[in-house]
Amino acid sequence: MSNSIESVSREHRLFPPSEQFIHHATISGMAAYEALCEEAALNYEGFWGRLARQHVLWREPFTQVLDESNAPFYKWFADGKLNVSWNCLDRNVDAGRGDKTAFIFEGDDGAVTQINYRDLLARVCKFANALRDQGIKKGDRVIIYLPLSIEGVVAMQACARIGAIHSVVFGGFSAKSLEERIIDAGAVAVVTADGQFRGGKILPLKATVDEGIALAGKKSTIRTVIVIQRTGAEIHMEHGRDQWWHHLEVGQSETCEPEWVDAEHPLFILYTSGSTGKPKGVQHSSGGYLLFARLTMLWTFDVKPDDVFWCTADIGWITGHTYVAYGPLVCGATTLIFEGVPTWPNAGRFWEMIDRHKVNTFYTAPTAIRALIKASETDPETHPRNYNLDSLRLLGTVGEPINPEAWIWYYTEVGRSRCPVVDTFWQTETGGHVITPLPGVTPLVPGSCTLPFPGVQVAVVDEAGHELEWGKGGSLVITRPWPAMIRTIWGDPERFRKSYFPDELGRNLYLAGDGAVRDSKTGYFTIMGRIDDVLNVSGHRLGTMEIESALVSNPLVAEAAVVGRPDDVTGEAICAFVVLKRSRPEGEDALSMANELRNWVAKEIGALAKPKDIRFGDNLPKTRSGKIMRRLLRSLAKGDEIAQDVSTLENPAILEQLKQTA
Ligand code: 6R9
Repeated sequence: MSNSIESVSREHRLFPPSEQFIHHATISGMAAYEALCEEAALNYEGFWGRLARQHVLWREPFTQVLDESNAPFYKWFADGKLNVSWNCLDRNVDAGRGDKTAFIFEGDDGAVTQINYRDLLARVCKFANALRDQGIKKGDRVIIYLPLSIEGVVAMQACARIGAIHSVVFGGFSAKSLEERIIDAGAVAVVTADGQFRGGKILPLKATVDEGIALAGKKSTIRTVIVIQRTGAEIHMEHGRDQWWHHLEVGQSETCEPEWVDAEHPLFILYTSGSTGKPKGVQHSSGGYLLFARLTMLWTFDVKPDDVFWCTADIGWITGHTYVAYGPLVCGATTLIFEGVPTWPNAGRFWEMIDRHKVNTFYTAPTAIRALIKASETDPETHPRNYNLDSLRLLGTVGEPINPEAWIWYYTEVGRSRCPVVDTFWQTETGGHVITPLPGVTPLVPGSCTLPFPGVQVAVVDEAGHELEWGKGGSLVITRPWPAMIRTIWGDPERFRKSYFPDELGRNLYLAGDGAVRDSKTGYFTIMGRIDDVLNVSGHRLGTMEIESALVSNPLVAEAAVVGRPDDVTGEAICAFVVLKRSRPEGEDALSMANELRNWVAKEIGALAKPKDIRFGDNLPKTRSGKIMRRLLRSLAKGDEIAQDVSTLENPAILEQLKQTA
């Protein structure tokens, strides 16, 4: 951690907000920001209550803002009633924005479709009615396993309309991962597609769903599988269970009375990796989540009525929930969604699309920026300078720490030194931005996510939960509940309490799992990365334990340990140390064994979890008490000199073995 702290304090460049943002931003100037923070400090409930009344449409108003009686199971606006889809759709149509484009969809092949708010509402209603016809009702869980598409958002909004709880599973996850989520969520339906297009290829989805349900066997609670025709690929349709989306929609009414739910009614469950065990089902609320989605759109992205907003995240991740499926709609914005990958047909695709669709706000991950920097070096034609990016007003990043070099490139080459870069720190569990610059307020420092979102109380603490002075690295916590916070882990409240509100911290502090430091002069936050056993590979969260269990479930593997090592493009890369039940493979044998294990992990979890490096040893380095020496493995993975004391190692020769990647 100390290296990164040094590199942070070396970063002295400061980029004050532009005149344009100072004059036109919704929150303009440091004084306005400080006034909001002060309002929250003086009257926390009054602050959030005022905003919730101003920004959310309530069917029945709430009388209590925050209920802390069963902390850390907090309740926000609990006796208020609303419907999220009504807030996102009817609200805009009723306000005369029915003709306004809600989504511009660009397919992998470049074909463009648009849908306005009126038609989107009609499609959501039709699908919501179809879901009701299938017997799906309030509180039922529906798995959505779809590519990034208008239909994906329609499915999410339709669930919200009838009070069903969706759980979107990223299309890159395997049948095994689907099986786990189906069982854990007790889902009654899956919405999927015959397949998806990505980078010029057709990938199956429905076949994976069939396999996932088959794996779940008797534990599967799935009654219906709804299938969108996207690729036209030949697929199996199970009689009595599988239905075509376009058949179910026939004859459905274009209106659908929303299910009025309590503010605390779960809007969705989204599975994410933790440091132990299986992925956890992060449960979000309806009212608090929606409020935060709207406020962060308005304040961080300073969204304006005519903006074209582009967040490149897939709906399978939280970023795609808050900044594709809910936030832009509750603000009546126009959002671009893209089915394909940034490097196909070439690495100029993003820049070309920004020009084609006149994108104003562009929000992506550092890993994509780094990959595109690299690509523009090998193929100069794809460099952003070759494209017209005049429409851009604001840039954003999310998902992992951004290195100052990538930040500067993004700012100068993409934003032409005109557009602020908002480095937004948040998590699946936080629902929306918790530390972020505001473009009309915050002087920017490359690599720092700067200051808390107004109202959010953040601190850096030591192991006992005591706040550290600025300049000292520690653990990032949120000291007060906030409206969009995780409510529980689906089906496992005890794990929720232990993971996020550990007793060691002494009081109810939300433990983010990230290391952070505040600049000793400005108080700006810099995130140092995860301090638990969670890896961040291309902005995707993966637990080392998950990958280890996948590896050891292979009959040839005796033992495995997984660590992360720095990678220029993906931020972190997965490095697996493996002991086989047979003798240690070498040369060609090791290469083919490594590939076999990579494919095994892809089958168990998904291709995104494939280890980049696999190293074979006769054993793993352990302490006398039998604990795997992970710090040593991290040094080995990085190729560092071994500085640790290895005198306790039973077999020091294995260190030489573990230095080599297969
Ligand atoms: C939104 C999202 C959360 C983890 C988080 C942290 C890392 C996200 C970041 C960042 C530094 C940023 N992270 N944004 N680190 N600067 N701006 O990514 O959610 O997938 O749950 O990941 O991502 O480590 O703890 P999620």
